[in-house]
Amino acid sequence: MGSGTHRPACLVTGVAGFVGSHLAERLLALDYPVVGVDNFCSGFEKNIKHLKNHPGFCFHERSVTEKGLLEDLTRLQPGLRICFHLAAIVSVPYSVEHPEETMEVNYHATVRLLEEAGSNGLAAFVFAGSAAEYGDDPRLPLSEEFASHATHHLSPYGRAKFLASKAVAATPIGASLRCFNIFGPRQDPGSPYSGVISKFIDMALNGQPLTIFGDGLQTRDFIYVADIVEAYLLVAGLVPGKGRPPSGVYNVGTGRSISVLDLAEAVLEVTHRPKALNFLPERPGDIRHSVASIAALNHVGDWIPRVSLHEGLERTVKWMREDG
Ligand code: UD2
Repeated sequence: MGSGTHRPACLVTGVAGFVGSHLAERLLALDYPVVGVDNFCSGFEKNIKHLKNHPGFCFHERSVTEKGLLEDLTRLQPGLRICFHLAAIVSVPYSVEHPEETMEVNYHATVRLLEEAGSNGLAAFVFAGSAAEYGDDPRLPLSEEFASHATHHLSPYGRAKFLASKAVAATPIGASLRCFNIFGPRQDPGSPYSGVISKFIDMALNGQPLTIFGDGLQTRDFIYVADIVEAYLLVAGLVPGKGRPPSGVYNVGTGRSISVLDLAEAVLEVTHRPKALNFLPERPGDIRHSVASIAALNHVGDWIPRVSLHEGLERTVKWMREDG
């Protein structure tokens, strides 16, 4: 797969989201036709504006909860062979307030799409899992087998992602990428629950002190979006010279963690701002430490992250100055 003139078409659900838009852009650059789906519940039209005139891109404003969606799309695009399923309810606090809707969108809709992928002869189904599938497991680094039905998930978001990952990994075409803390251009700093890096850069560029929840010694594994995209290509079997890795669940992180305080310092350095921090109470339900074991994806596909935190911050700051 991935060579010759008739490249398989790829469905990207959640294409107007932060990661989905980067994935679609990369697939188009590699000459894969892309069918994009989004209902703009958390994605933005502006994220895909530059793709809309691309001859290989076709967009449908639809919801992944619609039964028969994949069936319809394969009829419209007969070469559709790969599904990247990224559309989801992405807010953890929203999931706590709306557990049933979260289960419907993040779990049941995934299982339906997966079944439709199987019955329509798709070759690969790649799912966006999450580090939230580990709950607050203190065993570090977090290894794929640690997440189980016995895991105490901290939110319906984490539980639904775990159940969906399991279902995906159990099929011959499925792979779930358990992504750790992703950052990069197009991550929306606008909501109170946005990723900390987009918020810190936004605050720094606006001359505000960076808000630290708790003592700032909590740690996270931050991974740049381009590295996540390469992991998606790999597990879909789209990296030339490499076969599709076995079905399964794979962590995608850097294998390294940094404290929120050190991250704040790094953001202030990259944005050339003086040190100004505002300590606030710890966020309820926050986990203390998180870092991925990335041995599994490395083992099956030689995958390693390429973009350092510093380089990723530089690129994100540049984007937020120019377009954000
Ligand atoms: C949550 C979700 C994750 C994903 C992510 C979005 C869980 C287990 N994980 O991870 O799936 O949705 O959010 O990026 O629910 N912080 C500050 N100041 C701020 C903002 C954040 O100190 O202004 C801290 C925050 O308390 C936390 C760390 O920075 O300790 C990372 O926060 P985050 O919201 O970026 O991500 P995280 O790990 O809570």
